[in-house]
Amino acid sequence: MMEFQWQDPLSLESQLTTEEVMVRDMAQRFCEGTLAPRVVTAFRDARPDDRFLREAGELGLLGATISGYGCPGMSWTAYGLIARELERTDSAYRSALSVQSSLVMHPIHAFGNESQRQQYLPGLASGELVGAFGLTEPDHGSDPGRMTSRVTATRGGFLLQGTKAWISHAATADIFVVWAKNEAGKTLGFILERGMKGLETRAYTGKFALRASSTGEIVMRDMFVPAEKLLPAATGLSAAFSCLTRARYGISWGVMGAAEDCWFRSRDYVMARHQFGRPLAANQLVQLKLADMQTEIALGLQACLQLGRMADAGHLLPEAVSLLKRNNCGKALQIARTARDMHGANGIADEYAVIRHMLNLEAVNTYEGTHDIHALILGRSQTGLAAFS
Ligand code: TGC
Ligand code: FAD
Repeated sequence: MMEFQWQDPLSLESQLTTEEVMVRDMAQRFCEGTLAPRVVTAFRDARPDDRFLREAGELGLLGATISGYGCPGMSWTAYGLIARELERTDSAYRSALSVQSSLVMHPIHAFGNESQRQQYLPGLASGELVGAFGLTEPDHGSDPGRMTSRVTATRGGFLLQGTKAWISHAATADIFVVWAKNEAGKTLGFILERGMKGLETRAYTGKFALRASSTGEIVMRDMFVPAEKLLPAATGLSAAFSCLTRARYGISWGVMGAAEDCWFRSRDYVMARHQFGRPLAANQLVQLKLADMQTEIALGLQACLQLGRMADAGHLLPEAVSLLKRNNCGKALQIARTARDMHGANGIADEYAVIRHMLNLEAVNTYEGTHDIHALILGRSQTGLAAFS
């Protein structure tokens, strides 16, 4: 007879394939053995972990759902399980995975030509090349459709002009997938390379979330872009949005990993910590918090699994992804805030990890579509009325 496991109340484990368990276990070993010992100082010193992508590439974790070009062609569920393990360690690692795999490798694979795929995908899969994705602009975050980056056709290629803001890996990337509008108002995608004339990047300082990840700006000034750098099949904003759907899927799984880390740490803490002559865990108010964490995580993970199975069957539906990106980020952030509170004063010390997760999740709840923007996407799907435009 199956016994109730408080850590896995709906028995997610029993619903995974042998291959998925193997991938998850490999990612878990990498996180616990290699990443976890580095992350506290990386976050404390705001020093991005520049070894991560190469290490992840060696393990075959990048471009997980792509087949060929050095990519492993795993299931969407396996990709989600990897994201969960990475974000259990720190959101910065899952973020790097999302940007490289969903925002850079996917558009090259889906909208590039064969020569672009051959040129860039193997290096991105091994982590030798670092990618960045430039959609957001200083004045256009939730509403990228109004972007002001402009591209005009010229002899042999294009002239590109614009600024992209809040871009993960902007200052460290080797290549950049960026989006700009042409004279006809159509959104086009380009692959830029560091060193191209007119391309400048800088890293932001003073960021209090995702401190183990670098975020910055891409400036394109009268930049000549050769014709072969256009992503030929990316015609319209929907191409850029298809990248977001894939990254949001990974985030839905990932944030549950961060939430689980907060939950397990809180449970251990209240079992060990005594106040008023007994363990904190003996108090009803404390048990209520643990029960709420357990419930939201179990439901969130079960929903992720269903989303993964739908994606594996070829149905990665953007609205379903919005539902889970919104729900799981909001719930994970709430769990991290509660975990921080349950740790008392220790909750603000980085060695206890919960404040780091909490700060990271503030950013994750905002990027890839804010909590409220995903509510509006879901509202539009029900009513047919777009409340944001
Ligand atoms: P809208 O009219 O809704 O759509 C324009 C065209 O795109 C299609 N579409 C999608 N296609 C694929 N996947 C999706 N998720 C799609 N959403 C829309 C749509 O069918 C349409 O196609 P067509 O053929 O009819 O032209 O466009 P809109 O301008 O009204 O969009 C509204 C809204 C709010 C949905 C959109 O602007 C939005 O999603 N805003 C949020 C912006 C955002 O999420 N930015 C993320 C930037 S990247 C990032 O944050 C990386 S963080 C790093 C990390 O992940 O770690
Ligand atoms: P705004 O759009 O100005 O929103 C501010 C507030 O207003 C939010 O609460 C929002 O929900 C609300 N709001 C906006 N419109 C409406 C409306 N119509 N109705 C009601 N409320 C509304 N972008 C990239 O392109 N590439 C990246 O790699 C990348 N990495 C990032 C990394 C980090 C650490 C962060 C923080 C951001 C990153 N972003 C990236 C940008 C991210 O996608 C945007 O920050 C996000 O889309 C929100 O845009 P904004 O910050 O301009 O906020």
